Amino acid sequence: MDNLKQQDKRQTIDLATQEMLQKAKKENIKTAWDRLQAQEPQCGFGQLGLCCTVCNMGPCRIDPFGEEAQVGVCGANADTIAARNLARKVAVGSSAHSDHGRDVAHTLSLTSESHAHAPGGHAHQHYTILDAEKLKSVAREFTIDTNKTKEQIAKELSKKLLEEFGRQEGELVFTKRAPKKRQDIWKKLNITPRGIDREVVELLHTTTMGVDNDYKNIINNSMRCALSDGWGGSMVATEVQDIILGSPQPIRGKVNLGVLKENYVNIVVHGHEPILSEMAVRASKDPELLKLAKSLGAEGINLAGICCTANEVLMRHGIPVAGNFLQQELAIITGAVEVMLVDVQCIMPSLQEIASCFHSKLITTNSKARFPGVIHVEFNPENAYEVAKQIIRVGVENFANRNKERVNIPKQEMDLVAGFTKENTFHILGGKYRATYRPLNDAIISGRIRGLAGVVGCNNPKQTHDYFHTALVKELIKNDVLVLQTGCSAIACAKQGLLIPEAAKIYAGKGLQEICEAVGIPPVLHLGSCVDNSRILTAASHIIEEGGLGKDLSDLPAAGCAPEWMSEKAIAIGFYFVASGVYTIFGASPFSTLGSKNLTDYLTNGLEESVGGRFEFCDDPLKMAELMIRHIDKKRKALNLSPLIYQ
Ligand code: SF4
Ligand code: MSK
Repeated sequence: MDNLKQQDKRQTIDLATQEMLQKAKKENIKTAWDRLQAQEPQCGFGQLGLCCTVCNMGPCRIDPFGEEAQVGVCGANADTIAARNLARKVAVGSSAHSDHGRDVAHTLSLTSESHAHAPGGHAHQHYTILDAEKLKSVAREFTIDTNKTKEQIAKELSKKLLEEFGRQEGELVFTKRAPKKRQDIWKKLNITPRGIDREVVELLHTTTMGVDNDYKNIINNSMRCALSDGWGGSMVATEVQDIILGSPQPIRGKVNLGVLKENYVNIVVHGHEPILSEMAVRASKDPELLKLAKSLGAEGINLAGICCTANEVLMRHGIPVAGNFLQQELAIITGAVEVMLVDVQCIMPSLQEIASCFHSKLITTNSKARFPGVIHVEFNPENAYEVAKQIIRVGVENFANRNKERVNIPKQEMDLVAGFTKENTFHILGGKYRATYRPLNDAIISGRIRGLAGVVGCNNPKQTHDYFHTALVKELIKNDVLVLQTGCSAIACAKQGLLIPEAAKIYAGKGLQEICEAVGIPPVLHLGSCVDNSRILTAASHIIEEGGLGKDLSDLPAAGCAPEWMSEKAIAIGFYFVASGVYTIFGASPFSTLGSKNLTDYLTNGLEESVGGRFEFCDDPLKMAELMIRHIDKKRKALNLSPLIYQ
C-alpha cells in the first residue's frame, strides 16, 4: 500500500469552479466543500470499516488498536464486518446501474409495441429503433431469428433482456463476450453471474447477521454480483440505449460552466438515465417553445448537462456539458439556470436549498428520486415528449424571474470530441474499409502504443477537484498509454483540453502521437457515461479476439483507475474490472477496509492469484501513473512484445 499523499491543497484546479466557489462564499451559500469541512474529523471507525449496524444488538465497533473490543456482540470480527460493509456497497452500486438497464430495456419493449409514442405526435416525439444493425447483432447473441421486422426483433429482445434480470440459473448471455479463458476462470471460482437481481439479492442476504463470516467468500460473492453489473445490467443499458437512441459517433462539443448562456433560457439536465433527456433535447427545439422564449426576451433555449446524463446527450447530440459531479451546485450558483431537471443518481440533496437562493427551479422526474418540497413531474416513456416539453416550458417562463444582477457565468469553456464506442473507435483506427482491431493491436505489439488505461469515476471534495484525473491522464499519455474514459473523469480531462485531437501533439508521447495524428483522434477517448464502462469490457475482449495480445483480459497491457471516486457505483465498477482480470487503482481514501489487514491484503494482493486482477489504493496521481505503467510494462514483458519504439 502506498502512502496516502495529497499533492495539491487547492479545492479545485478548474478556474470556472474557483470563480463560482468565490461567488458562493461571497453570497454565503454552502457547497460540498463547506459541508465536508463541517464534517471533519470524519468518523474514524467508519473510515476503517469497523462500525457495524447490521443488527439491533449493535451498533458495534471494533477497537482498531486492539486494546478493547475485538468482536461485535455477535462475535463478528474486523474481517467480517469490513467485508460485509464493502459487499453491501457493491450490491448497491450494482443495483443502481442495473436498475437503469432494466428501465431502458422496458423502454425498448414499449418501443416495440408502439407504446412509447405520443398520441398523434410527430416522429421525433417517439422512441424508435435508431440503430437497427445493433438491434440485430445483439438479438443474434440471444439466438433470436433476425429475419423479422425491427419491432418484432425488439419485442423478443426486450423480453430476453428483461429475463436476464430474473434469471435463476445458468449464465448471463453477455458473459459470453468475454474471452473463453476468462469465462473458465469465472466458472472455476463459481463467480459467473446468473441473474442480475439474483446476484444482488443473494449478496445482500449473505451480509445479514449470522450468514457469511468468511471475508474471502464475501469478496468472491461480491465479484459475482459486480460481474452481473458490468457484463449484465450496465451492458444492457449501453446496448439498448444505442439501439433506441442511436449509437454515438465521434462528435464535437463544449464543456465547462461557460457553456451556460447569458441571454438564453438555460435548462440543465442532470443524473444518469438518458431516456427523458433525449426528449428534452428534442423538445428544446420545439418551435412553440422557442417562440415563447423569444417573446419573453431570451434569444433561445440552451440545454446543457451535468454528470452522466450530460455524457449521454453529449455523445449523441453534441449537447454541451456544464460540468462534472462537484459542479452541479455551482451551475445553479451562476444565477443563470432556469431549470435543473434531474433523473436518478449523483444528485446532491443540497440542490433544492441552493436553487431556493435563486430563481432556479429544481424538477424531479422519477419516482425513485424525490426531494421534499420539489416540483415533481413524473415521466414515463409513453409521455416523455410531453413531460420534456412541460418542463422546458417551466424553464422558459422562469426566464422572466432571473435576477440579472446576480448572474455570473464563468468564461471557461473548452472544445472536446466525444462519442467513441467499441465499434466506431476501431473503424476509425482501421480505416473506413478495415473495421478491425488489427491496427490497434499492431500499434501495441510494435511498441507505438505502450498499452491501454481506463480512467473513470467521480469527483470527491476530499481531493483537489479534477487534479487527480488530469495529472494522471497527462502522465499516462506522455508515456504512450492510450486512455479510455467515461463519467466525470472524462469531463474533468475534457475541461483541461485533453479530449481534442490537438492534445496529442502537446501532451502525448511520440508513439501515441503518431497514431493519433494518423487517424485524427485525441489521445484520450471519451466512451460515455458510467454504464458505458461496459464498452471498455467488450472492446478489451475484441482486442484479445483479434490476437497477438494474449488469451485473457488479464494478459493485456492495460490498467484501470478511479482517481477521485466517491460513489458506491465506482466500487461496483472496480469489482467487475478486477474480477475481469484488470489491475485497478482507487484514489481518495481506500474502501474503508484498512481496519482489516486480512481483507485489505486480499483485495490488494490475494485476488491476483485467483482472478488475475487486483486493487491498489494510492492518493498521488503521479504515483498512480507510475504504478499503472509498471503494470503495463510487466504485461508487455510477459507477452514478449517489442520494446517501445521511442524509448
Ligand atoms: Fe454487532 Fe454483530 Fe449485530 Fe453487527 S451483526 S451490529 S457486529 S451484533
Ligand atoms: S456521474 S457515479 S459522480 S462518475 Fe456517472 Fe460522475 Fe461518479 Fe456520478
